[in-house]
Amino acid sequence: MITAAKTIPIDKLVSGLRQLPESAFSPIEPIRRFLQDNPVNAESLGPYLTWDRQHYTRNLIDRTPLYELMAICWEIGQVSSVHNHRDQNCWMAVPIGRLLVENFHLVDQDLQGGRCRLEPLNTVEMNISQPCAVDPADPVHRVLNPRDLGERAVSLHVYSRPFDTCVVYSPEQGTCGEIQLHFNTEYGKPK
Ligand code: CSS
Ligand code: FE2
Repeated sequence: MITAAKTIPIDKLVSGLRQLPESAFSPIEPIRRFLQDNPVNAESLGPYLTWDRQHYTRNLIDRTPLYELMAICWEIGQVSSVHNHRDQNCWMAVPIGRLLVENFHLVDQDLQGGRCRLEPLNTVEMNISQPCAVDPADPVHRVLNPRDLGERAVSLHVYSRPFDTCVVYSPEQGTCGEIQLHFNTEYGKPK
């Protein structure tokens, strides 16, 4: 198990985020550094942890006009679709377990026609000491909790600005389409 030297409760992370100026959310390095310097402890995340055998769960923690913060809970073996973030910056920290991010290069897309071409770029691991930022130049990715890692994982996502739709892609079939994003819980309460 990987542990971090000094962790903070989630409400401290929220108050820290709320104090940051708008300029901290673009470019991507300040928030990545902030998340790396402020790893969150698992004990404080209780109200935001919900589990579903069929799909990862999305649990809203905080939202302002500038950003939203959520906890995403990944059962062993769960994988997201390949998707974009609607041209919004995104950072992910992983206070519990480990996750992989697979990045793709979008060669071209025709959203109206539902067609796209993608090329695999690279795969990076995230864990408590290694948060990551989505690269605005190549923002298409998927997140995986591979079965062989053998444990549940929780990621914290900061999106700036908030978005509630995204484009999902099938690299194998060369298809794409827009989907709506939903929360399982908001501020610790079921939706
Ligand atoms: N972007 C996905 C999670 S994987 S980064 C979502 O918000 O549901
Ligand atoms: Fe994502």
